[in-house]
Amino acid sequence: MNGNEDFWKLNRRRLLGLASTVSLASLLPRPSFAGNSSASAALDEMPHSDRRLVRLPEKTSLIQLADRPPQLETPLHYFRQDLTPNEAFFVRWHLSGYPTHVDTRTFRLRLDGQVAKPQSFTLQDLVNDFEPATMVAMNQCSGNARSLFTGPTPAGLQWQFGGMGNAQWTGVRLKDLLDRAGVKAGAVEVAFSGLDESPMPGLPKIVKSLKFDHANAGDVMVAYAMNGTALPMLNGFPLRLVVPGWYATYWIKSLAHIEVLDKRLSNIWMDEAYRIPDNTEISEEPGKLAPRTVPINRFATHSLFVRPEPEEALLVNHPYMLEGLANDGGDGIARVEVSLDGGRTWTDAKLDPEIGRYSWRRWRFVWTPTQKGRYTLKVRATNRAGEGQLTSQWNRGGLARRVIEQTTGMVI
Ligand SMILES: Nc1nc2c(c(=O)[nH]1)N[C@H]1C(S)=C(S)[C@@H](COP(=O)(O)O)O[C@H]1N2
Ligand SMILES: [Mo]
Repeated sequence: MNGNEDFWKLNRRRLLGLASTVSLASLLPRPSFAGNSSASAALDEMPHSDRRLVRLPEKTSLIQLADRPPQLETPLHYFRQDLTPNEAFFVRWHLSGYPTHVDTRTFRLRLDGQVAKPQSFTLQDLVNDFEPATMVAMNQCSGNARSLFTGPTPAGLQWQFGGMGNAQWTGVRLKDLLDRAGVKAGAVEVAFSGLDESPMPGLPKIVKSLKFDHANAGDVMVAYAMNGTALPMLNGFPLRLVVPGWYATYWIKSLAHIEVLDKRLSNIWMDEAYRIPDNTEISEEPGKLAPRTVPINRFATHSLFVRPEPEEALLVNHPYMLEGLANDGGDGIARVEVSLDGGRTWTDAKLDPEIGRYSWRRWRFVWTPTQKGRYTLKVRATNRAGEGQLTSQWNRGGLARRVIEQTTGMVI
């Protein structure tokens, strides 16, 4: 990453076309927040559409799950590479007041709250005054693959697998910023918010928090570059929080304010949205909801097929390289197994080299189908802590999917 003038020249005055591009949005149904009995239901009530491709500024053609604000899913074939290109990286914003322009000359990242010396950083301060940190980390929406749950359809964006991506992030360790500010005794949490605003009275802007020890542990990063260049505006230009191994709801985009708190953050985004059943399966029954929920946190161990694509036809007696991904919350993937017989027997897949603790891990498996007809393939991963995958799972939010996935099609 080049922390110099060239880097910043890349920036701004992009997205001039955005306003006209998204004016189409007025033709689509708008999310309705009025009249909902609970605001938490409203948070997720986005208009669903068919999965057509759209192209927004700085982005290639991506699958549009909703508009206003844009929600874009990455087509599966982009996952046949270690890193997801910035232009193909998925996009998710909660509030229609998302930023479409940032003046990098006046932009400041504020850091205050329970600190001795409140800070206000320019982008140049962050680039020049701190040792840069770089890491590959997977970002994944909490509701990724929500559309695949069997049972009552949970509300929210109906993602297939493309609500995720893997990127190399470069930025400043949050710990270094906290050290500069001098955290006072009694710090309990650190809260994060971006430039996006809620247009709806009654729905507060999105603010998320991490426990202080987690925020200060060294891995959490304020990123100013993604895959070696500035972040796309839709992915949070100019700064985003990177919380490796944790679901994306904490990865606050267009990060503008960090506040050290002496108590737990209480708002709709922590107390009502993004909560999961308090059990290791992250599962509950539609008619018997879990009595206790906790804020979503580390990625569940999970794996999926990238190739073949759903319903792809394969040729009989021709070797075919099955490919896919596996991820966990940071312990590392120990093993990926494929089943060719509906889950009765399992064979190890070959893992690609590890490219980072918080990266996904790619895997391959050569299969030569010997019989024509329908195929059903399954894949399961186990991480180094022994966490595997489940044969069934459901929860009201459609969050933290950790079900064994399958793919089907015809051998011809
Ligand atoms: N400021 C801000 N940050 C945000 C959000 C948001 O609405 N506002 N959404 C979060 C959620 S739920 C997701 S899935 C990720 C999506 O990141 P991406 O758009 O870069 O893929 O951003 C996270 N950070
Ligand atoms: Mo998300």
